[in-house]
Amino acid sequence: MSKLFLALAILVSVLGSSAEAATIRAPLGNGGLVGGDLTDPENNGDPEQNVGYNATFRSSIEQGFGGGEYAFNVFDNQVGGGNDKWCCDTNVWVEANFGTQRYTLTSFTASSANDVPERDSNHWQILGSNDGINYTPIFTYNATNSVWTNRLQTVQFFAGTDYLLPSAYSIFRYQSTSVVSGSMHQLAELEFFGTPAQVPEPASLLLMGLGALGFAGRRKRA
Ligand SMILES: [Ca+2]
Ligand SMILES: [Ca+2]
Ligand SMILES: [Ca+2]
Ligand SMILES: [Ca+2]
Repeated sequence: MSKLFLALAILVSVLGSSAEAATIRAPLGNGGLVGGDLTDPENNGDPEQNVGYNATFRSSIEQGFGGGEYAFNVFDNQVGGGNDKWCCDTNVWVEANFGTQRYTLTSFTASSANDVPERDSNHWQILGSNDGINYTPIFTYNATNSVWTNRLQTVQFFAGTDYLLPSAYSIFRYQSTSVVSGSMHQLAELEFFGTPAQVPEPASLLLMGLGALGFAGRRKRA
């Protein structure tokens, strides 16, 4: 009986630790991408250079879309090896900045690259920021193994299911602090999806200002 209880406890513990449930998409490779994400809604970005994208990109290392296994290859709409992926430093981050436009991140995808599974991240986060200085965790993956069960595989995460619906941010960062084994990190692609946050119209700001003035005036008369 106690053995059964122990087995159940372990099962619950294992299920609990895999709370980072992800939706595995098919097929493997480019076809598994959702496409048309915020960084390139038209899906017409140049895979080998920073042309045709709707965001400004930044990374801890290896800025670039081509000529190497550079960081911005995670936004080039390609799931593969070489210039389709980012490899191979240890603790890395890459981010997309949408300027004055903030989005509520409703979903995102992450795709494994072609190298050995040991190079997949097993501790990574999606962070949100509005100033490029202060970052808030939106999603955290932390496990012994990676989330991927295959090479060149895209997995999708949804707000409300895989993570709490976050505040709106203009910058979204992927940050890895550990890989399954060894010291080389790889990632093929990221896709961010979201709804634009409502920004106050200049007219309503003016009305708010007038309202504040009116309030101050009433206080003075009283
Ligand atoms: Ca585009
Ligand atoms: Ca894309
Ligand atoms: Ca890519
Ligand atoms: Ca590329």
